[in-house]
Amino acid sequence: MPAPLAAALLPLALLAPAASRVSVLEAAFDPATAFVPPTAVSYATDLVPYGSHARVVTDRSVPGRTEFTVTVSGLAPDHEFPVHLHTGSCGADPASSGPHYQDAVDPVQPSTDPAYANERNELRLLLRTDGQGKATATTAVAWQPRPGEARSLVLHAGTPAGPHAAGDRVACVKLER
Ligand SMILES: [Cu+2]
Repeated sequence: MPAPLAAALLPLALLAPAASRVSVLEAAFDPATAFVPPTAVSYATDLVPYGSHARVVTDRSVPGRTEFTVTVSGLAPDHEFPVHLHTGSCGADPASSGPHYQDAVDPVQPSTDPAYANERNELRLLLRTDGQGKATATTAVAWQPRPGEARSLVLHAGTPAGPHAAGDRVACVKLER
C-alpha cells in the first residue's frame, strides 16, 4: 500500500533538520575497571547487573529546552531508581560523578537550598522497573546544559534499597567524554 506508506514517511522527512539536535546514546553497564573504560558503569550488580542496558535520548531541538528520555532493561525488577544529571564523569569511584548539575549554580555547595536544589533547576527522573527489569522515563527542563559541565547521568539505589542506602550511586552513564 504505497500511499499510506508515503504519508507515514512524510512527517519523518519534515523532522530531519532537527535530527542533529537529538542525540541517542546506547550502552551496556560494565565494571568501571574494564580494560576499555565503559560508557556505562555499574557499582552494584544486584541492582544493575553487568550487561544490562541503557538508552539515553537527549532532544535539544527546541531552543532553550531539553527533553531527556532514559530507557533501561535488565535491571532489578520492581524497583525505583532516582536518576539525576551530574557534573562529573563516571569513574571507578562512584563519587567521581560529582554534584548535581544545576542550571543556576548554588553558590553554597553541597547544594541543599530548595531555591536551587529543585526539579526545575536540576534534571531528575524516576525509573520504575517492571517485573522484567525494564523501565522508561521522560522529563523536560527549560534550559540546555552548558557544554562540558553535565557529564553523566547517575542512577541512585532508590527503593527498595536492600543493602544499599537509597541515595547510593549504583550506576553511571557518561554523556560526554
Ligand atoms: Cu544524583
